Amino acid sequence: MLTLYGNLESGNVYKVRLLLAQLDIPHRRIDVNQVRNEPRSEAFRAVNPIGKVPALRLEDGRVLSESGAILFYLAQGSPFWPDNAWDQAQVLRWMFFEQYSHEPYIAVNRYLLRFGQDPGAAAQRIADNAVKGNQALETMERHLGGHEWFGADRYSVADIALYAYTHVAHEGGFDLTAYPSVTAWLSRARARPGHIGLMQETSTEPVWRLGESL
Ligand SMILES: N[C@@H](CCC(=O)N[C@@H](CS)C(=O)NCC(=O)O)C(=O)O
Repeated sequence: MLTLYGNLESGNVYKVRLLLAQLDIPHRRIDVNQVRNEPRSEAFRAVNPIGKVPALRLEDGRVLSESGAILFYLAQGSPFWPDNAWDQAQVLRWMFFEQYSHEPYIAVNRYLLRFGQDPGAAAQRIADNAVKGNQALETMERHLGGHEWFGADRYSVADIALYAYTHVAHEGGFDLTAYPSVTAWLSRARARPGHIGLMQETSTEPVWRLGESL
């Protein structure tokens, strides 16, 4: 069985959990929590030297990290990964956009406001991220003016990658009512078969803590 390292609150981990649910692939989860600083611990770095969740251990023991790489790997041969090079490139384009122009602002502001030790001390960073995060949402809004989905002409891992932190952007102080096409796309994504919520546990076994032996 696949073993997923990460915590429920993490949007990057949620991307993988959402795809696993939509592909109906069972997994067990080992809780590795950023708030407890566990991703940087030696125990976790032995699993993923980058020190970030998610990481996915395959049945043969190999470990894959980086949410986008995991989505790419799991989606092969499924309807979530298109079969022609142009559409594949479009999916990757939006996944790279998510990692460089979206997640660093929208996810980080959510983290600072929800889980940060002292959001007051981070006020300038939060304000700067708000500008960049809104630019990302405007880009998405413009794209969705003429398209139903990101990447391909159907729901794909590009939508999963962007859904993860966009649907909780309000927790980072972003007002999604200013982006009606984004809001409608979120509803379409939520209506896809097999959709799960961020905090919905899908581990088929009781959740392990890091350091417990399987
Ligand atoms: N580019 C990575 C980002 C992963 C990431 O930033 N994970 C966060 C949790 S959402 C983390 O583990 N942070 C721990 C830390 O930086 O100490 C991905 O997409 O998987």
